[in-house]
Amino acid sequence: MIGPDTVGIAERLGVAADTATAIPQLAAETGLDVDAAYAVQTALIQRRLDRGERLVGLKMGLTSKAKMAQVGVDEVIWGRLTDTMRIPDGGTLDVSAFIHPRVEPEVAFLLDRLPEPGEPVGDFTDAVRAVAPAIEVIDSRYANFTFSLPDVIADNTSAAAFTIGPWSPVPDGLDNLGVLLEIDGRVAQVGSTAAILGDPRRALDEGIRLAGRHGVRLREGWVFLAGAATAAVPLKPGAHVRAVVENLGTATLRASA
Ligand code: OOG
Ligand code: MG
Repeated sequence: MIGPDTVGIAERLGVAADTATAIPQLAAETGLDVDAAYAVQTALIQRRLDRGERLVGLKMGLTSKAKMAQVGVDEVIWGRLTDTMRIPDGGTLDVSAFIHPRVEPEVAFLLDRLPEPGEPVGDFTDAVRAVAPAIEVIDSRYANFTFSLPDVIADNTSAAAFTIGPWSPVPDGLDNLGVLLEIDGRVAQVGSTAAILGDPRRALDEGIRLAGRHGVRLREGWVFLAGAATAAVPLKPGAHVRAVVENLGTATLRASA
């Protein structure tokens, strides 16, 4: 049997992102299962690397019930982050480059020495050098922000951009910190880091395990986004976004007018 056209599907998703044009879902029509979808994601990232982007990290998706419920997919997923997706803290995002961007509050880890593939993260403070509040901008390339599990995996888990606030040393507990997403000074979402797999540290174990299945190894110096603690909120032109994580501080981002 001939498998799905990995590179052709990646090209469709890549062009959709490059031109900020939504496309119909494609997994059902092209027969993508989860493994084939990760192969498409790899080809989609290769397309970015071929034009000079650098891999800078990994992101988890759907690690909280709030997110699973919002998009109707209930599996933990992962995607890749490149250097051009990073917007400096306090910086401005050109929203015209996106289809229907949403923002969500995240916790970021700066990775240090990681265990060998197959080994669990023993001492979290050995594996992680620092933690920070973060904002992820997601932008599904599918019309109406609607997708199946293989669709969203192929689309690099809707990754679009991210902003990281100031790094802090790893605190004793990360499992029950208050999380706030503010838009234009108004509270848009509230939650707790407990929503992220019970403890965002667990997201790192899952990331190492799930990415390892597809031959991807996390690297020292990479950024790791543990997944949003709350549902995502549409990012409107001109909006000023703040994500606050208790004890860790604030990340901010402005949307272009
Ligand atoms: C998929 C990406 C989910 C998260 O933090 O849960 C994600 C989506 O919601 O479009 O990044
Ligand atoms: Mg996210």
